[in-house]
Amino acid sequence: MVVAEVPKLASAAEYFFKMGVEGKRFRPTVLLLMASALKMSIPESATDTALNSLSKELRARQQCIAEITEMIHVASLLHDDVLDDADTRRGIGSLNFVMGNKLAVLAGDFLLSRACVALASLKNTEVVTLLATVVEHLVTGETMQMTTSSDQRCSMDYYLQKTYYKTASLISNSCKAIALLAGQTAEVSVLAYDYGRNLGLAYQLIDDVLDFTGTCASLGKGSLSDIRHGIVTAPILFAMEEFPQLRMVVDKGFEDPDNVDIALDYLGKSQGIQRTKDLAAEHASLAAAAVDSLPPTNNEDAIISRRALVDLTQRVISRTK
Ligand code: GRG
Repeated sequence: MVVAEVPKLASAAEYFFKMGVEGKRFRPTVLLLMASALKMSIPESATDTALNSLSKELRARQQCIAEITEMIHVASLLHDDVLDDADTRRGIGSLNFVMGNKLAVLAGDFLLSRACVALASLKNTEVVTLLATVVEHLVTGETMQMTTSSDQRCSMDYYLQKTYYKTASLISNSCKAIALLAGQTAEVSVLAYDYGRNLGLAYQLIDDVLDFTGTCASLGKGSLSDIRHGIVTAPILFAMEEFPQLRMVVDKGFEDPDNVDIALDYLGKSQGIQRTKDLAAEHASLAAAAVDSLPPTNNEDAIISRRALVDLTQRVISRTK
């Protein structure tokens, strides 16, 4: 799906799909597990062959959603790196750094257009609407992050809304698409959505902790990339509740490295990191509860996949990279 006609565009679009730099492929993994988790008990009367070919066809369509989701994700990474003028991604040079901004933007556009074609081929307008809305959310979230007033930068509600748009919308709506393709009820589709939403939020909250701590528990060991770019995340917002004087530091901006150090000092004295981890754990529990609320099944694949989805909620909050 990502192979282009023109060689330059082909190498740009394939860049992050090459072996070794394909990333964790977290989203497609979750989506294929969700697809299996929704397999329901087999009615005794159904003939084996008819059922097998139907379930193979469904699996292929759900796999297509997993592929589309990863293509949208990679397209957003390519554009994000242009906006941030990043020089590395996934441990290698970012595409904008290696091939320039123009090709990186075009490669992102190309991936998005191929994702659209694949989406149209599924001939399900509700699913098309869901994923088109996700792209709108990614753009909205990025714009919200880029253009904040002082009050918005210091608001937990604004941060959580932006986090939903930038990180959780893609996985939650794709989980819902997986359920809709399987012909599940509105209730089950909402549970799939709730799982993705809460997993996505937990994932980003921990990402925001790791930006400060890296693999260690101590502050300043992470890349500090967010704060250095002036992006205020949950740990600082919680710290600000305990130390309102931190607001003045945030308002000054973080171009001056001394200001970063002052903010880190306040953060160290506060419960900011712990409260962010606690909030992530709450969302992880809500994600697990959504899976546990799915209708009972005796399908072996579904039982194993539900266990894996619940296990992932714990991995997301205990990860150190
Ligand atoms: C072109 C669709 C499109 C959007 C343009 C730039 C932009 C608008 C949105 C930015 C969206 C963005 C980069 C959100 C961050 C999401 C995130 C948590 C990225 C890290 O994902 P991982 O950890 O990375 O799954 P790997 O490398 O494993 O895939």
